[in-house]
Amino acid sequence: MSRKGKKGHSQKLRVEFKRNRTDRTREKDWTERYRAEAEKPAEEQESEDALSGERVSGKGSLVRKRTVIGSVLPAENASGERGDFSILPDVSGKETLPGRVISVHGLYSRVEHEETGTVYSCATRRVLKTLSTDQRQVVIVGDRVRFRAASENEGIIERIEPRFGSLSRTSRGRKHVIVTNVDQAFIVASAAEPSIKPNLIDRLLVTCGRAGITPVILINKFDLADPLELLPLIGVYAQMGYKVIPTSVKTGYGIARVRKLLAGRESVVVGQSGVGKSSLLNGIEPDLGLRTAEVSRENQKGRHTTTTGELIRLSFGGYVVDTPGIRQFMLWDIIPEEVIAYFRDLCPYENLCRFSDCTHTHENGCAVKDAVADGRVDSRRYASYLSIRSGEMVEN
Ligand SMILES: Nc1nc2c(ncn2[C@@H]2O[C@H](COP(=O)(O)OP(=O)(O)OP(=O)(O)O)[C@@H](O)[C@H]2O)c(=O)[nH]1
Ligand SMILES: [Mg+2]
Ligand SMILES: [Zn+2]
Repeated sequence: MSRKGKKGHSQKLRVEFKRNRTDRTREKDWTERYRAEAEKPAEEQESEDALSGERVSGKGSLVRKRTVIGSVLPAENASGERGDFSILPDVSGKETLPGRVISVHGLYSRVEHEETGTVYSCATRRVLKTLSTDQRQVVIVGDRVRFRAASENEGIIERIEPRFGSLSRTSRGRKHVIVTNVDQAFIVASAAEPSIKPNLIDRLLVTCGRAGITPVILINKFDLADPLELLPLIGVYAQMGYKVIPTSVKTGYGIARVRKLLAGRESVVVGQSGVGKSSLLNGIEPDLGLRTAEVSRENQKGRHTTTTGELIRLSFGGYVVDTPGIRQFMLWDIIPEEVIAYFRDLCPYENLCRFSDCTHTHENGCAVKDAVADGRVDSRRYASYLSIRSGEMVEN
């Protein structure tokens, strides 16, 4: 894809338009129904493109060039994250409506009109798939979009606004954005059933740090725990300045605090299956009625009851996204040298290492290792650092 041209200015841009034949048949029904309304300009461009030549690539998909009018987006945002789109297409402000993606179901998304609250079932303009970089999915729950209404409750997404605060992971070598446009993440763990996985908490903390999302750690099912056993773990995180809140949906403990933190913000709840993410939200907003299920008796694991991310508008202000339980969590797009910066407890020692390029894994004169050895730093946290640094995948 060409990224030539000045940043931020609207202009004609030539982009490679890759289209897989199988995709085309899957989308056919939709485009036929909405061709007149929504796809017309795109179809016109296609015939223009046909004239300018097309070729079949080695992989059997069509590769064409097409013109998109829009502006070039910077490759990276302020925190060094690569953007998910290279170009922001221009759309007519009169013909499109502002919306928020509340859930994604394959090729269709449910989009809430930002002003009226009406929900539309929307397909995605094909060119947006072309403009998307290495993501697994094009439209993400939490996206702010401009969409064209095709009927009372159907439409087509014409543009995805630049994202801020995305929580991502690696899924089969590609980027999987779990949620976007959030400023706060509740990392939910449970004291028991399933037992707590501190390594997953650490991974999510690094991800939040990198994305500029404020993390809050919830230790749910506190009614099942011996508080004394959990104190050391809670202490480790609290000492680093993270908010750690023990909660119980059963007794109501801690729920009021969570509610207060949710008010007026854009949040997400993430964590393993079965820890009680949906139950917590039901406890906070009793009319929600999110589906929940008991964890399996045999292996104490959750049953992956929530299957798709869902953005929920809260009655007391703000939004929260309920997400499916995380099975595996591998960080996306982080280089090993950067990992230490997101370990608040380890990074103060980094400058004291003998070698300036110390990796803190095996070197002599490593101040981080010394701090672990004499107990100034939790050795379990250091183990997490090594695991994340090596790009290891963890199964929950
Ligand atoms: N004892 C106890 N059980 C709880 C608590 N919170 C949730 N549970 C139970 O834990 C089970 C799983 O809860 P869910 O809300 O479905 O868990 P989830 O995190 O949404 O799981 P997925 O949707 O699969 O990711 C249910 O049987 C809940 O009743 C709690 O604070 N204490
Ligand atoms: Mg759930
Ligand atoms: Zn070191």
